[in-house]
Parts: sequence; C-alpha cells; structure tokens
Amino acid sequence: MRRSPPAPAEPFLSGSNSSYVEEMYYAWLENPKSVHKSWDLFFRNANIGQAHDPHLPQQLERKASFLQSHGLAQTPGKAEKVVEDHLAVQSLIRAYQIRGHHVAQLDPLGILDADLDSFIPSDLITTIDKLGFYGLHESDLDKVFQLPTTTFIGGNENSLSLREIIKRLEHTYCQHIGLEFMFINDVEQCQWIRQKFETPGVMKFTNEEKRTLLARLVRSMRFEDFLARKWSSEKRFGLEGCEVMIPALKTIIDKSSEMGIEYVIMGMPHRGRLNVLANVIRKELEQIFCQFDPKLEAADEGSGDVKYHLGMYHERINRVTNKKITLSLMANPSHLEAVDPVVQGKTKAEQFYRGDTAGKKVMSILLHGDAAFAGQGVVYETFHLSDLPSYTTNGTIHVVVNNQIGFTTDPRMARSSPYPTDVARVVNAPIFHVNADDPEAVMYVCNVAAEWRNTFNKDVVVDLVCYRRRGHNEMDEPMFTQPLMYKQIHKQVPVLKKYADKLIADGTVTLQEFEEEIAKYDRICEEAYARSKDNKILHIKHWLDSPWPGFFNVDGEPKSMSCPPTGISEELLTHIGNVASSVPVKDFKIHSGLSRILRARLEMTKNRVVDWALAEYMAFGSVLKEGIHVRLSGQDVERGTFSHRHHVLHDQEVDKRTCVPMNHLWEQQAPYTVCNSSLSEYGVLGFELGFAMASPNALVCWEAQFGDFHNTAQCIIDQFISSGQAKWVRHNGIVLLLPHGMEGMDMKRKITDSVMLLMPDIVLASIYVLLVQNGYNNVGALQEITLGTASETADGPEHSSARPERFLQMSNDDSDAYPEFSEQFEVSQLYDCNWIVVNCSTPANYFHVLRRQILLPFRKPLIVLTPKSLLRHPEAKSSFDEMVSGTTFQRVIPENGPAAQAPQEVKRVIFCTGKVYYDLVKERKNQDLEKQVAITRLEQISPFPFDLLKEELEKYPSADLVWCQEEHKNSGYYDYVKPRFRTIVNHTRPIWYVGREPAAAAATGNKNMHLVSLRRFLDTAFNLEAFEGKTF
Ligand SMILES: Cc1ncc(C[n+]2csc(CCOP(=O)(O)OP(=O)(O)O)c2C)c(N)n1
Ligand SMILES: [Mg+2]
Repeated sequence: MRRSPPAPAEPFLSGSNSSYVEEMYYAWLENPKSVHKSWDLFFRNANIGQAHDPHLPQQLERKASFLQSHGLAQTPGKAEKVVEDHLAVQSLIRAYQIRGHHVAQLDPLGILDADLDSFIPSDLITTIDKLGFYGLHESDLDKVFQLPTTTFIGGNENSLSLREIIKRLEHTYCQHIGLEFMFINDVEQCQWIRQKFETPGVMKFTNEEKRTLLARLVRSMRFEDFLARKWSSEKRFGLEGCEVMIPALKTIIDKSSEMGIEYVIMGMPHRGRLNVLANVIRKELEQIFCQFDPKLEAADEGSGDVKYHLGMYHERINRVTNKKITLSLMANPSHLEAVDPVVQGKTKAEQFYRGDTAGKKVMSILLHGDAAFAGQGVVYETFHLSDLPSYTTNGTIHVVVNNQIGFTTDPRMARSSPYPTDVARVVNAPIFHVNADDPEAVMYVCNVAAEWRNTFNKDVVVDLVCYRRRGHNEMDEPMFTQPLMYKQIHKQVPVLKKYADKLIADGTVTLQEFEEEIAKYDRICEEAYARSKDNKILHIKHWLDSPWPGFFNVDGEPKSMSCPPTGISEELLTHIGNVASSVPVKDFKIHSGLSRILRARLEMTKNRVVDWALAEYMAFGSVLKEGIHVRLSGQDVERGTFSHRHHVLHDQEVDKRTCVPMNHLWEQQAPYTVCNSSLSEYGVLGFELGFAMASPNALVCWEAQFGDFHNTAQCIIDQFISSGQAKWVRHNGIVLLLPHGMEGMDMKRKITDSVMLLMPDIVLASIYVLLVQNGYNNVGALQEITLGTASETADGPEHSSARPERFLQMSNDDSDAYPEFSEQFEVSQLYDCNWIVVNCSTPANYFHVLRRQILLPFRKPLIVLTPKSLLRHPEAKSSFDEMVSGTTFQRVIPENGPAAQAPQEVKRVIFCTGKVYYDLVKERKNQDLEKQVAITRLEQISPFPFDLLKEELEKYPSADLVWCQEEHKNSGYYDYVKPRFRTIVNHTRPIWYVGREPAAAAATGNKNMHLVSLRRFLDTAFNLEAFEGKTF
C-alpha cells in the first residue's frame, strides 16, 4: 500500500489546514505567482482526471469536489500527488509537534528514556525509510513544499525542501528540548509556543548572557563542592547532577522581573534547597554554614527545624534588571509537595492585598522532585485550584528536578504515566522537558516559561531531566540499588566542565577567566565560613518567610498581653442584622424560601436575638468594619452545608447574578470573600493556611463540609497548623470550622432542602404534626424542618465526629503542671499554646471567639467544633445582651440555675462541652434534679481554663465530679480533660466518665442504637448513686 491513512484521532485536515486548499486556490485565481509553484502547477493542470483513491481522506475528497465545482473536474495524477504530498508534509510537521518529544535527547546520561518508553513513534522520520509512512520517498527530499500556517520553521520563508523541513523539525523537537503542548485546546496558545521554539535561530545568546550563565553554574556547583569538602558526612541533599537548576531559577526570576514582577514566592523540597537559599534568595552564606555546627544554640522558643526546611524572605535589587525584587522561600515540612497549596495561598493573598488581580506583580514558583510530583495527590489538588476565581494565582511556574529516581525507586516502579509531569496536562499547562546538561537550552526554556506565564497567566512546567550524582543524601550508597545508572553517572562529566569547555573552545571566555571565577566564589565561601564560626546562636526569626511588619514590637514580641473587649454596640448589631436580612441590590429576585429565612433573621434582629448564622454574620460584619479582611473558604460555604448561612444570594431570573450583602454593610469596610472551593481538603486547607500567612490583619476561615473530612488534610494540620510556630516561629491565625456532633438522625435526609423550600408553611405545619404523632421528638430536627431549611445533615459513622481528641492530643499545654494564675493568665495561656480548641454552646460565644481571634495581639490557629442541629435549635439562641459592649468570650459557662444558688446542696457537677449540654439540661428538668445537679460548660477546651474550673470545683466541695460527653469514651474530650481536672484537685477527687462506651467507629449508623446509647448515658448522668462505692 502506498500510503497509510493518518490515525483517525488526528484531524490533520481540520481547522486552518482544511481551508488551506481553498486559500491557495483563491490566491492563485487572483495571482498565479502568489502561490508556490507546486500549487500553480496543480491548479493549472487540474482538468485532467485521476481514478478515485479509496484512501483519500474525506476532507480531501471535499477539496476535490470543490475543485470540480470550480470547473476543475479532471485532476491530474501528478497534481494529485502534489496535493497528497503537501498534506503528508503537513501531517509530518504535526507529528513532530505532537510526538517529537518522545525521541528528544532528554537524558543527560544517554541511557534512559524520559518517557519510560523506548518506542519510537512510527510517524517521525528517524530513518529515511520512514518517509514511506507518508507516501513520500527519498527522491522527495529535495522537493519544495509550501508550509502551513501552523508552523514557524520557515522563518521568513513560506516553503522549504522536505529535507530542510525534517531537519528543522528535528532541531526544534528532537534535540535537548521536548515539548508537550499539542493537547492544549487553544490555537493561539499552541501557535505562541510553536513560534517560540520553531522560529529558526531563536536560541541565540549573547556572549554576556553566556558568561552570566557560566558564572551562575560556577556558583551552583562550587557551593555544593564547598559543603562537601567542609562537611563530608552531613546531609544536605545536594544538587549535583542538576546544578543547572540555579541558573534556571535565576533566569525565570530575571525575566519575570523584567516583565514587572516584584515579588516571587517559592516552594521547594529538600534537593538543592541550601543552594537556592545561597544563590537565588541570597541568604548570607555564614548563616547557612553556621547551621552545620552541632554546637549552635537556638535563641528562639520552639523546637526549630532542620536547615533544609527553613524558609526565607529577602528584598533586594535584581542585578540583571536593576529593579527591586522580593523573594520568599516558604518553610516546609519533610512531607513532599505539602507546601504547594500553601505557597499558592500566600501568593493569592499577596496579590489580593496589592490589588494585583491579574498577577502582574506577584507570582509563585514551585519546585518538585520527579517522584513526588507524580506520586503526591496534593499536586493534582493544587493544579485544580489554578483557574478558580478565588484561588487562582494567575499562573505558576513549576520546575521539576527530574533526576529519574526517587530515593531508591526507579521511575518505572514509581509512576504509571510516561512523564512525571503528566498531571499538569489536566489544566492544559504546557510542559517543557529539557536536558539539564544543556544549560543554554534550559535558559531558553525558562525564558519562554516566564513569558508564557506573563502572556497567558496560566501554569507551565519546566522538566529538568537530570541525574543525581550521589545517593539520596550524601550518606547513601546508590550502587546498592541502581548499579548501572551509577556506573554511568561516575563517568559523567559535570555540566560545568562541559559548558566551560564549550565556551572556552568558542572563545566566549578564556580558561583564565573561568578559573578566576571559580577562585572568586571559593574565596567568598571561605570568608563566609570563617565568619560563620562567630555565630554561636541560631535565630530562627531570621529565617521567617512571611514577616508581618509592625504587628509585633521590635523584638518580635506581642505589643501587649491583653485582649481588647469583644462585645460591640447594640447599634452595630442591629445594623448588621438588618443588612443580613435584606437584599441590598435593586431588582434582585431571591428564592421565596430564602425570603422566609431573611424574614426570620429580621424578626430575630427586632427581638434582639441571634441564632448561629446570625452570630457569625455579626462577627464577620463587625471585623470588616474595623478594616479586617474576612475570607471564608471551603466546600459549599456560600450557602452553608446545612443551608443556614446564605452569604451569597442568587437572582432567580438572571444567570450568575449574585449579591453578597456582607459587602454592603458600610461604605468604608474591608472586603469579604466567601468562596465555594473545589472538592479538596488537603489542597484548600493548605491554600487558606498560606493565605493567612500573608497578613495578620485578616480573618481567614476554612470550613470542612463535615468535621471528619479534615483528615484528608491531616498533613496540613499536623505539619503546619499544629507545629508551624514551634518549627518556624511563624504565627498563623487560621480558623478551622469543623461541623461536629452525633445527631443520630436519618430522617432529615429524606426531607431535603429543595423539597422543603417549595412547601408552603401550612404543609410544613402538617409535617410537624405528623412527625410528633410518630414519636419523632427531636426538637432541633423539628425546628429545622419547620423553618423549611432541612438539609443533608445525615449522620452516621462518617459525619459525626470532627475528632476533637486528635486536636486535643496535639495541644501543647501540660496536663500535669499546675499553672500560676496571674492577671494575664487567659491571654498568656493563649500565647503559649500551639492552637486553641473551642466548642461553643451558644451563638454569642461563637461570635466572641471569632472576634477575639482577630483582636488578640498575636495569632494562633483556632479550631472550632461547630454544631449541626444546634444551628436551628430553639434553645441555642443568644440575646444581644450577651454580645453588646462589655461582654466577652466565656471560656467556661458556669451553672447559673438553682444549683448555683445553693452550691453546698449540689450532689453532682456535670462538666460538658457543646451540644450535649442541651440534652443534659432537658433530662435534668425531666428528672427534677435542678437543685441537685449543676451543669457547667467548657467552651474553650484547650488551652484548658484551669483558673475558671478551679473556681467551679471549689464552689461545689461535696459534689461528685462528672465529665459527660456524647462521644465514645476513646474519642471526644475525656482523655484530655481528665488529667487536667485531676491536676486542679490535686488528685484528691475523681472525675467520673459518663458517655458512650469506647468504639472503633465514630458513631453508629443505626438510629435506634444511637437513641439507646443516649438514653443509657443520660440515665447514668443523673443517677446520683451511679458511682457510689467505686474507687478511682
Ligand atoms: C509525603 C512524603 N513521603 C515520603 C517521603 C520520604 N522521601 C523523602 S525524599 C523521597 C524521594 C523523593 O524523590 P523525588 O521526588 O524524585 O526527589 P529527589 O530526592 O529525587 O530529588 C522520599 C520518598 C517524604 N519526604 N514525603
Ligand atoms: Mg527524583
């Protein structure tokens, strides 16, 4: 067979190609000389016929009939071959654009395939006989072909010989750069890339540029050599084998600075990190070297971190552009890729606060290892944030140190995708693979990547295909596991030598200049090394990646140790309540169900009460007035998972028309951002944490759909939120809102939001009656249903617990140390803790704790266990009296009923937290035990309010002490509170447990079981003989 038809998936005649013949024809009609001579020949001879070719693609047939209809009915055999050959050449060009990277020489070792496959695509002309694939022959090589508009290999020429076409395609696509971009579904972007790489002579550098590149390579290489010489047995995760990464980053930064970027935020793993700090960020070398001294003492509080995890922030002048540039390298844990979303969040915040909506001033660069980039799911989650309006950073440049190994694991065992970078294809990011032993190719690619980001504000990946000269760290023996690879690596001439030889050979530099450059940098290192010996103390403060100028005093301490009052004026409360109940935009039609909710809010405002949603509104609204930006992010947060929030109103008649009343509170207010996130926890929580890093003057909240989903973001919680300050002296005031509680209700699931909202009130009333008649007597649920806002609050094992025990277990306050109670105890305890864990039982207290969070003179993460059924519980309402000026957050809400009037009569004090309080109060009333049993609520669980609880305990000297929780014994709060209570009473009194038995699952999926266990523990709670005779 003479020609193989092109693969059906490849529409090689589509788009601009398909109109090519027409274009030629019309041009030829106007002026036969305007087209290439082969077309001229074709059109002139077009009246001579030729048998039907069954393999002629359909579209070509259409062209043939087009020609016929123009009176060119008979096509000559010769002419048809010309057309066929042109089409074949187009298809050949396209094949290189799509698949050229598969044969590009990407591996500096020359032994591996970067795409893990030695297969050579059959449509690339790697040997002359493969011309036959296109029906072409060696004799066609010198024939001249018109070039399609989808290639730039011709430069100023419209046509080239086939020989030259293949040569230029090979040069562009099959040398040291492998381009993956043809999957991008935007023609303009594809054209842009083709032009950047195909245009002949684009990869030319001036001598000056080459010398700068060489000097940068010298620094990169000699830095590692220096460390290796001085500390041969220390781990440093050296960059050897990918030294080019330093000039690569510097090129990206130079180019970006030239195009207006003022601030670059970077995240990277271990490999080459010290080198980046030294040679890109330009941390003083002595500060790096001194960290190798085992006797170095830590000056700051906290546990600190290893040198290759610390962050850095530096403002300086970019020497190439002479412009000011700020560079920040984010501190990160060992957990690979975890820092990615954090960097993005911080970048977004920096853009947001500068009004840099298009990302023209601030950008991020993320570095990755090949194994981690392919293996870690958070990479994918982060990519998926890249184009979302409230999360985009307007394009990130990703640089992969693709040393073709992950610790000891061969890529063939570590990934199923051809390249480690394939994950980037999901967002249509172009991927530029480049052989890291060709520094000029790397420079070129990096320049293009920076221009791409500036032009399209989209992500781009630079894949530095390199090798790892040593083991995973400097102590490892790589020959155990990669013997052949390492035999080759031992023979490999270092890139610096290769490049220096090349520049010396072509006269760009002399040997003497090169040696001087080396000597100069070695001297810099030696001098810094000498100075480093004077550094006896490590200040981790000097390694801050996100300083907050003006927030702390000059010593980095809080400006005060008190918290301003959190109550606000009645006038403010009323104003916020009124706006929260309104639609502050004209001609905006909201859903009738929502009107009902807004009416209820207005009614509450008139009656001076708030429910949960309104309390949150008041907290957010009031801090906005004080110029504090509020950002609430998470899945479905705009409406609220439980349909209680409704911060974004949707016009029922105009698509995408929305209104956020919170942004209509005052003329001069800080902006409120509320954004439904992608369905990710790891990525989004990391992002919000990064956002909260940028400024202390923002209340940044992340809400989990249900509290237990936070465990898919566990790495962010453990590695950053819990321990971030201890490791990196970096404060962070992020708020985690975690819906928590065992509702045990499966009924509500059946009566969903949409159904409810369509029902008139009369029908709802009937449902209410019906449910009561059927013995369904959970007040919260009924209230929810009558409000017409029931939602997916289905509970069971997976929706009940935000796992408070885990947060409490990681709290750093000492269970056994009896603290000294000073006047500042409340605030200093907060200052000393690693995070604050609260479970509020009233809307007012929720309001106060959110406000306290931002009014404190320092920042700590706040974990809030938020309610579900309490959102609409008729008892869980607060009066304005609990929120007005003079009121504050109550860490403990003591009993204030009859039991408190005669405490000596009280037989039992039940301590509890959260929603179970309402069950206990109801049961106490039922059993008429209001005088005998006091119920005290712990609202701030950690840090533990030792001072207030001590007062409570002393008030009831002869009472049993009980901790009651609805959670199972091995979860919830018991293990945390028990030793602390016992510390208060100096182990003289027991604290009895009342609650559910230990269990593996967080809750039952069976309603009946749920109710039985509830009944059982309520009975015990009020059985005043329950613990008689028991020892502790
Ligand atoms: C989440 C996570 N899992 C495992 C590790 C342990 N670990 C450290 S480095 C490494 C290999 C990383 O390979 P790669 O991403 O290719 O980077 P390279 O070291 O080759 O530069 C592994 C598995 C880790 N640090 N983080
Ligand atoms: Mg690797």
